Amino acid sequence: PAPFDPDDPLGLDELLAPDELGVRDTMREWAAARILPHIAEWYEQGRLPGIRELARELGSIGALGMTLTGYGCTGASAVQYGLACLELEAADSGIRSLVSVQGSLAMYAIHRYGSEEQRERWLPGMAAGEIIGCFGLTEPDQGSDPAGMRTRARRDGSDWVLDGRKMWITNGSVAGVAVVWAGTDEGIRGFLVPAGTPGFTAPEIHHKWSLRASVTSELVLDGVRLPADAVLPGADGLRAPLGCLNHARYGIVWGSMGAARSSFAAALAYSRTREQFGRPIGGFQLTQAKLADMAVELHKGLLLAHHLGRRMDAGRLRPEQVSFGKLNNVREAIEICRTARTILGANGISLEYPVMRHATNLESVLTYEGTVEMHQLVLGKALTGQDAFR
Ligand code: TGC
Ligand code: FAD
Repeated sequence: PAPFDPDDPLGLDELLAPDELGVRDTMREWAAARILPHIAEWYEQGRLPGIRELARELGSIGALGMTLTGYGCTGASAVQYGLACLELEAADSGIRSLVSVQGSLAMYAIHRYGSEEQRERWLPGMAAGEIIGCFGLTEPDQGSDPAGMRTRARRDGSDWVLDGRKMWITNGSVAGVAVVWAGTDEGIRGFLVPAGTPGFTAPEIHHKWSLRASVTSELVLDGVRLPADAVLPGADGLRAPLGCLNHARYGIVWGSMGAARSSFAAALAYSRTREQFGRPIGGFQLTQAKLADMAVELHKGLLLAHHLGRRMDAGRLRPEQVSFGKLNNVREAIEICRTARTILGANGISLEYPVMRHATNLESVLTYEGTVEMHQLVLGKALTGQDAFR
């Protein structure tokens, strides 16, 4: 057998085809050139300068709406998309968030539920990164339970009029189009709200201690009048936004392992060079136990992501399986980052190393796209047949 490779102890690269390895290399090289040299500074400043340029570059390497077909989209496989999320989140969760929200949420909603006119109007510009999109489901008072949303859309002649608030919306302040979910007399529907529509504003949320290199916003809808063709005709009920979430959550199954991989690599490298009591700390059994456990969870998580990706490509991935992956991989990723932090000692809290940044980012990832508890309850319901949400 091939020699043991600390970067790939299970030989998982053998599961990837040349085109998949090619996507991985492209994303890794882009992130190394465009994100890694600046990310600590952006994180410290709490902003993502040049986000529009970054979006255009991500468009040019085919990372936006990757799995969608037509309208300038790449038509990539689920595994290719997963590998892109892995590499982008190995740089920073904020960059993967930009890509997830653009492709898996905003573009996916338009592609799946939009009219032909809506797709032609928005998708080519979004695939190219010329137009940024956001996805407004969460509200100040409704997070895990979106069925109770208060944002309302009422008909006025042939128009729609929207009133309400959305909260914690990634890309909100920089978006050219917002996909906004609202209650109507006919149930929950999705609306395309162009930036600049009177009554619509998207103030940025500051003072975050997580996902600092990501734009997070409130959406304020105050008598926003939209034409009849602003509604997504194919989106009917809560199952429509939840269908988009499956796709974004799948990307996070891979992405979270990128943050974990980066932290593990930092800890392993540190353990080889840092000496205490006259020898490298990697020579102590307690450090080795940590590294071994981290490697086991990291590569089990990658194997799980791979398995779910193959199922998605075969059209056989169930939402409960996505919950399985999101629950496990984000929870294990944050544990890996926290353990890596201990191996780096005091240096672990410094932005000179990526581990604390990844760990604090993962606090958001643990919560968004369905909290740990929501995914436990999804699995609990699937296992027992009992709905414990209410
Ligand atoms: P429930 O009665 O179970 O379902 C309502 C309807 O939806 C269907 N459904 C799904 N369809 C597709 N995919 C899924 N995963 C689905 N889950 C449920 C269901 O079959 C039903 O359809 P129908 O035809 O019978 O009407 O709904 P519930 O009100 O009991 O809620 C279930 C629950 C709690 C699991 C759901 O509300 C939930 O997932 N809550 C968490 C909310 C959430 O994840 N929000 C995320 C907001 S977006 C975001 O965080 C972006 S961050 C991105 C980034 O920056 O990377
Ligand atoms: P709550 O729902 O109030 O939950 C609080 C706690 O109670 C959690 O631990 C939860 O698990 C628990 N809880 C709730 N109900 C139950 C129950 N039945 N049983 C047991 N425990 C329960 N949303 C968007 O729509 N679009 C975005 O682009 C977006 N981007 C985000 C970016 C960031 C950086 C962050 C932090 C969030 C983002 N969100 C976005 C919002 C995110 O999806 C929500 O924060 C998440 O769904 C949880 O909602 P909440 O914060 O209101 O918490």
